[in-house]
Amino acid sequence: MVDKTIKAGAFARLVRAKLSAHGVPAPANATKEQWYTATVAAAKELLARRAAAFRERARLGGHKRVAYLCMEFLVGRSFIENLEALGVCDELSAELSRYGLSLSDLYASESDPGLGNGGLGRLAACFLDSLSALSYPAIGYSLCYESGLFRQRIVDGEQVELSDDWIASGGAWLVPRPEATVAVRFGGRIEERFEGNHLHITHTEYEAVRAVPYDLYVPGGEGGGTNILRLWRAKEAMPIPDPRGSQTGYVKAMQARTAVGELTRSLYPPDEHDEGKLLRLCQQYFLVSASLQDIVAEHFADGGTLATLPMRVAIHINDTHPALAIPELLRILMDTHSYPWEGAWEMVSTMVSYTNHTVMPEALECWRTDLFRMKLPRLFSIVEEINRRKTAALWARFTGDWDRISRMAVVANGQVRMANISVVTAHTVNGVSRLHSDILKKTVFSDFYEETPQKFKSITNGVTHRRWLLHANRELCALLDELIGTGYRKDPEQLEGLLFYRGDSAVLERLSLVKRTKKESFSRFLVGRGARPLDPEAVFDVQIKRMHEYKRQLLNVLKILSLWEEVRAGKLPPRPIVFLFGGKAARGYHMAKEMIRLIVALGAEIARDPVARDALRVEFCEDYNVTMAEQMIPAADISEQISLAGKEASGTGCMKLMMNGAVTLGTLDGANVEIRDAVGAENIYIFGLNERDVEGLWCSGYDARLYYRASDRLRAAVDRLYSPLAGKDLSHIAEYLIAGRGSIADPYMCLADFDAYRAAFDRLLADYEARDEFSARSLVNIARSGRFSSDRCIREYAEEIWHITRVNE
Ligand code: 26Q
Repeated sequence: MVDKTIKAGAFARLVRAKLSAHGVPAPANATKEQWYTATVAAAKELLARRAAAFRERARLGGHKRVAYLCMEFLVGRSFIENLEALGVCDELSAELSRYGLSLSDLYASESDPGLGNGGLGRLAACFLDSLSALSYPAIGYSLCYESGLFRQRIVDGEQVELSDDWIASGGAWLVPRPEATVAVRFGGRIEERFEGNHLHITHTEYEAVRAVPYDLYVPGGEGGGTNILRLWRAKEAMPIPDPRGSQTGYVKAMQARTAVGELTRSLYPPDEHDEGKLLRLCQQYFLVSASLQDIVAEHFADGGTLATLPMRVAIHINDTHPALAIPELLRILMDTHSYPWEGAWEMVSTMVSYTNHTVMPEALECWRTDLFRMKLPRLFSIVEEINRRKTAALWARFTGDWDRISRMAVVANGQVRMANISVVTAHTVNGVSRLHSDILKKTVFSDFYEETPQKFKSITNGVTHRRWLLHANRELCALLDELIGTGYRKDPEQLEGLLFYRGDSAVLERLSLVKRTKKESFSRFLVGRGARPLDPEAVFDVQIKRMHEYKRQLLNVLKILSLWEEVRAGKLPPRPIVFLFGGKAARGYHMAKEMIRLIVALGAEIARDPVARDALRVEFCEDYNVTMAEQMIPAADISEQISLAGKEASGTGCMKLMMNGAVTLGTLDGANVEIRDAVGAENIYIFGLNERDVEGLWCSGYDARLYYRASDRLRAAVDRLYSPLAGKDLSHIAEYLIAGRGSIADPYMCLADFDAYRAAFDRLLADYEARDEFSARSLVNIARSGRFSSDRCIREYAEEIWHITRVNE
């Protein structure tokens, strides 16, 4: 057992030793960068010991662990989190202050690894954090993309994508593990040969790619465990023949090598369903093949046998992106370890569980069979066999019901369907909020739900309060410590204790002072990035998420346009309002980019309107990422969660905002439904169509013009889009919003919810003026946010899906 309490002065000594090892014997001469490098090296050394000790305790205790496979992990910066988990922040601060430096000087230039697109990747990072904090043995697997999600610049009012080379400035925490390198095979030919009744598979002429792991430590802090996130990088494995020898061999090898370089070059955006598909398939296989080989090898190294594997490892696939884990594990068991089909199938289906993150049909991944067969010939024959057996079983049960059987097939119409493979095989299929899970059962997976209802579970998402409350909002935590003690730091459900103060105006006043402080510091953050300061007396209305039609940033814009019209007509809001937007548009998603162009132009036009500029401010915050979220969320008064009901699977930004005292203005979608249950209808502003209304309205024929004609303020807002904004013609957005059903019509029915949205917003603004009452709403939101912590969520996954237990001290 390792002593977790680091002796006073020991960390500073270790850092000094690292400085000296890096050729800087006198700390007084060290640059910030040298301090940073030495600190990271010292911290990694301690984390390595903790990770090894935790792993050993889990092994000795015979614990099962979960392998969480995900194409994305949006971890954010690690510096402060890691030092805090080690409990060495104060000591290092004191040491640095002797040289006129502070902790923030050291990590100011640490980049934010953008190894994910949004919610799905951030959720994975929160989960790993909770797994460590709660001492569950776990390992995260993903890819080490050389360049993560692009960095966003706004140039002439439009999004420009810059490549994100995070490793140079954020890769210091990576620990290369070349000794755990494995080979992943692509393409080639398969030969099948029966010996007795055993099928032998020979795979020839394949391209082998080396997968080299790079680990990130994920420490759980005091009393917690330390797990790792293992990121795979592709390195070429084929020896390049002498160009003077076989010319064709050389050319082929060089081409293969380029493709290898591409494998972990960059993260795929969520909308690229066709272009470059093959590379995405290869990335997915690269992740699952390397990870499964690693899982099996580690299990053997721990002294396990294949028969004990399901007792020791649970495999979770985060959305269908790593669903190839299913045929890959079957392949390993059958081809490498001579398992018969039935035994292998039994093992895989007791080990694998699956969470779905979206009901949008375009996100249900399918692969063309010809491409699949070409790149993964052996997996293709396994997938075909899964399909053959499944359809035969379905035929026995639903004889003659061809429609149903073809809907449930794993391979059909020239496509391999990843969602069906996942649902057919996994022992559990999970949705990410109550509403989402119900929709899954009712729509995309209804056939499967009828067949195996017991597979379906619902575990509502959560976020780590360590990053999103303890780290992001120290001022609020100082107040909480004083009021309710520090127990909530370990057990966020204890935030409920705050309810005791909901009628205490001194406390409510202090709460709104904290909010004001956070508005000021967010304003400084933006000023540092070249913006004008924000008015801390204003209401901060925040919409932060990927730019997408279904999330309806356009509805928010219509609201702002209508307020602007009123201001021009002499009707001012009770106090100034700052509308903050943050979010990236996928490179190839035209409409999402147009939404950014509109928000930026609107902001510029209002800023130059002498009548409106003191009352309304619209700021599109460039390059929204985890680091910016940490600054922005604590400053928010209003949390905009206005997706069309039934479209947002859960949402997790809503939980981070709530935890920091923002009040939700939203539709009955995703987790909003459960936030309403938690805080009570009087502490949330819900408006608009519910999921059933949406279905009904769409089916009966949504006619946007009806709403346009019926509402004066809506018409004025839409019409304003026909005149240029900041010199930009955005009239096509008006056309899109009011078109009837057709190719350019708005499928997310913004106009149908407009009036209800404006009414709810007006009510909120008026309520905001009763300062104590509004602060009390904010307080209730903080107090009830405990159930949206990922600790609760991970406990449910651990108990209900993975069947893993905590490692005791
Ligand atoms: C698919 C095919 C090809 C290329 C990319 C993709 C792809 C990549 C990323 C598809 C989807 C994603 C990301 C989805 C996502 O972030 N979903 C969000 O998951 C959150 C966590 O559960 C939920 O809170 C959000 O509601 C959901 O939108």
